[in-house]
Amino acid sequence: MERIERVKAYEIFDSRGNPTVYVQITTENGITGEASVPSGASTGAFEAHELRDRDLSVLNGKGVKKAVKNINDIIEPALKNLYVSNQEKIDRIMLELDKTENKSRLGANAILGVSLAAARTAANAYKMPLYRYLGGANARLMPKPMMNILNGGAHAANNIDIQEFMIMPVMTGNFYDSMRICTEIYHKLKGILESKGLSTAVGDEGGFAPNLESDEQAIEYIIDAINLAGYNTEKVKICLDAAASEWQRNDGLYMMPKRKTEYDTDSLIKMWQSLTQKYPIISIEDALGEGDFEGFEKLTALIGSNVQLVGDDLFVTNEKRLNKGIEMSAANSILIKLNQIGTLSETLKVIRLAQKSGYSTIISHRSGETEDSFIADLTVGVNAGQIKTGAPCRSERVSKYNRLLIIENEMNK
Ligand code: 2PG
Ligand code: MG
Repeated sequence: MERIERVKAYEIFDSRGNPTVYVQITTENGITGEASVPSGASTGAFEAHELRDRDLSVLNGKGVKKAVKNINDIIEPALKNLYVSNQEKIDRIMLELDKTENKSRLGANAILGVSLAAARTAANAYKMPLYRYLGGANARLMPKPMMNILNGGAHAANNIDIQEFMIMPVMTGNFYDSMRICTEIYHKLKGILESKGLSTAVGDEGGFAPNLESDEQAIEYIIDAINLAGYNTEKVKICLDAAASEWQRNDGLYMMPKRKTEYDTDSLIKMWQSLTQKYPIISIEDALGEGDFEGFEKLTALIGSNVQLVGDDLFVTNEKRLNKGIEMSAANSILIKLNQIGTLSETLKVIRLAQKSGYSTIISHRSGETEDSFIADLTVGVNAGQIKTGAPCRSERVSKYNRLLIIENEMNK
């Protein structure tokens, strides 16, 4: 097996024009693998720490030169000569070097870049596609896309409070067909918005970001687009990401930042109950705030048998937080974001815990992304079943879909 010779990091830019970390690992025999790190906007308070330079005279303080330096000066010497396929050990050594609970010393962005680049290098060394290296003979399931087609919240400068309106075809397991259907609907939605004189400019994840009369109108237009494309809501369902932590105030009440509607936990739960009765919604992510485990417990008891209730900011891909959710029956699904926890090994552990506990798993991009398509391979490698990676628009989103199309072709050979 190949030993690590070099670990080199650079500062590159993400899809929002913010700096991020790129890592390349080289083995003693010249085999290389690389990874770039994504970044969120509606980040959860319990996420691992993203190290930024905070020098306001450069790139608004968002530089990642410190994280890059930590990789080149501290992490590289510690990993030299290790087997590149020894993922657990590589990740453990970085955690030991960091010594903090939230990876704030080296930066979760530094640690994750190295962790993912190691996996890619190892896959290359074994001459295996990444999904096969990650999942072995068991990697077999193509995901259903949870495709974002309309953006609001912190991802768009419009008047919509729900962050993501997504569609999911439920009638096919074939990825190409799912992709085709979602993309047809995306284009129909564009036509509908154009015909009403509404903006077809897009938000951070490539979904349209018009100003509308209400958040419900977004759902209505999406249903129109589904029908206009020749499908119906038996075949294509709606999924939402409320990102409701963004709505929470210090006094525990919720205030929708754009419409200024106020809720307490109980009235917000009622709102979700009636919305899911009215519309073909099969999944809601972060329906309540990140600390509201009790609220999630109530919501899950009320509608969890019909609706996938996804914890994103609630669980932050963290084993302890997921365990608490499982014990309380709070939510029934987990969104998986590698950079919320910061290493591949810890991410795989959380996915295993969710899967054995009957929680569904959705592998997710961040709103700030790069062309790196690691999450496509991860989704298939762990048989996650679902992927959330934006609209069929903007190359940093489409790169994940395109990678899945190639994987599907390979798997059918
Ligand atoms: C989310 C993500 C991705 P962000 O809330 O699920 O869609 O957004 O990366 O901004 O946290
Ligand atoms: Mg979310």
